[in-house]
Amino acid sequence: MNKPINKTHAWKKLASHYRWHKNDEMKDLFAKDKTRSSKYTINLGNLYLDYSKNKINEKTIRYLLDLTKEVKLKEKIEAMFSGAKINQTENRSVLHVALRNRSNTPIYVDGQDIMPDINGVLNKIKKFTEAVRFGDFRGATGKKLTNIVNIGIGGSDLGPFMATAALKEYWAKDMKCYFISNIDGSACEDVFAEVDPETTLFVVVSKTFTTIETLTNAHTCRKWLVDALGEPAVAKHFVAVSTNAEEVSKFGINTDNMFEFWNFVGGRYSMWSAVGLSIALMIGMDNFEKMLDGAHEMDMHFKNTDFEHNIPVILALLGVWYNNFFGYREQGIIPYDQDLRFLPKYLQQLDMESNGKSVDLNNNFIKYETGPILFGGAGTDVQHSFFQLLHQGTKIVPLDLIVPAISHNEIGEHHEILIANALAQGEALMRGKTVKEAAEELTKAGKSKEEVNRLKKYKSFAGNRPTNTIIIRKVDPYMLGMLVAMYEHKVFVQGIIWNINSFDQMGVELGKQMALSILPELQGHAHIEHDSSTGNLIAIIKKIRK
Ligand code: G6Q
Repeated sequence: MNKPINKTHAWKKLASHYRWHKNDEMKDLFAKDKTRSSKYTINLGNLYLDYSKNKINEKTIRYLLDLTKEVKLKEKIEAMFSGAKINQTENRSVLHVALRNRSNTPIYVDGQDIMPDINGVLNKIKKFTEAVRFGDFRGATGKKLTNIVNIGIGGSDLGPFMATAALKEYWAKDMKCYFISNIDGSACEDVFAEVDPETTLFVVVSKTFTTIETLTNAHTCRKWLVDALGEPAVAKHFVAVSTNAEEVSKFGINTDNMFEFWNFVGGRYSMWSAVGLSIALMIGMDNFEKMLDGAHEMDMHFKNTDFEHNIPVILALLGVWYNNFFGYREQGIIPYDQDLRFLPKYLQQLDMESNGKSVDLNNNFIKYETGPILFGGAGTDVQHSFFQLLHQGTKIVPLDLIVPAISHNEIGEHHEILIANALAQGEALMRGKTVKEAAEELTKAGKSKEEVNRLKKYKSFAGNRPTNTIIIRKVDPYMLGMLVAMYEHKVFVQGIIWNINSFDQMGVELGKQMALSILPELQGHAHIEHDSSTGNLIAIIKKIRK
């Protein structure tokens, strides 16, 4: 793209459209057009997106779709799927879609079809997970391995962490899983308190196998195991997932017990690869493959559907509309499902690490907003915490409300109450309550005139706050695959519009380097010049720790 996106014709049209329509009330749009909801609902199988509760009209969508032409989105999607090196700062292809390429069409990286390697690792995962689950691969003392401990951080933790929780209904009945990510020693101790070395399998996940947190945690776990069962037990209780065979072997894990993945898979896009080993161990390979199938269906939808009916594209365009024109800087993700409670945390990394960028692909500092601040939590819990701000605060936060129609645990009225809450929130955020309506309600409730006047503003709601409602049939492996792939592609489209590289993470790498430079100082082996605050903080901490 030659011009920055905010200088293009499509952008300018949107800017002027925004000025005309920024005060439009959604409730009026609904009143004027009885077909609004069906006009703005798309589905892919059992996943439905209702985006009618947004500040849009037909022209908004048309102008937003013009942006996709301006940025040549179609070609960019093709480029990703065909293995072009679109991660230009790291000169890498971006092929999480190949990991779930269930139609198995060849995909080439540097002239080499990568599908045989991908299928090879999937077979290895299948054999290993079955051996563990059926008790053919046992611990050093002959006991079945029933505790899986995933050691990894960031992209090597959050996928398995979120997906195992989401799919707990599919766990093998005799197995449990645990996660150690934080370098805080408590993370290891908490797990040691729960598990027995004889029945524990540690899965060390690190793309680089150099991440200090993961390696430190892995060494601590190794020592704990060796203290209990002796050195030879390591081969039966440790496996690794990495791109770095040399470092895995240095750690003392036989590379036969290493599951490979590749540089064309970014950490936060990696749960479909061997990084998902803990998921496959817990839910079984058949279910893991169903998750890949669901993601593949979403991939094909994204690649082949016209943009007007393309779920990830529409979500992305709405996000741009709010982020760049209305100036809404946040995005909330609210799954109305207990098992999806970690999805916001997962998507926080996916979105913020991918699109938290300020240099464009032409090597220029950017003068428009890029990725939003993403946060969220499970409904209805969060209705009793941060929803107050969403209803009456001065900031407007567009939300995605994710609602499974069927629960795994249909006890009494629980699920209907849950769904009723989700739908009521969307409606209330859109409709609001005028001061007049609040006054009428108070009067009806028998309040005195004085009280009505005192309370009516406090009880009013501005409304006109946007939500997408995403209904899925049920949280099963297939739907989870679809849902996560949907968000991956949403993030991709926004990255294309903002002309940034969504696939590097220089900010994370900076953190990794900086901690390494302060560590020797804390340990008293070095002295480096810092700003006076950092220097002073190091001194205070050393004094307290003495
Ligand atoms: C993800 C990021 C980051 C990464 C972790 C762990 O996209 O790159 O979250 O996954 O820093 O890195 P390793 O897997 O190399 O240990």
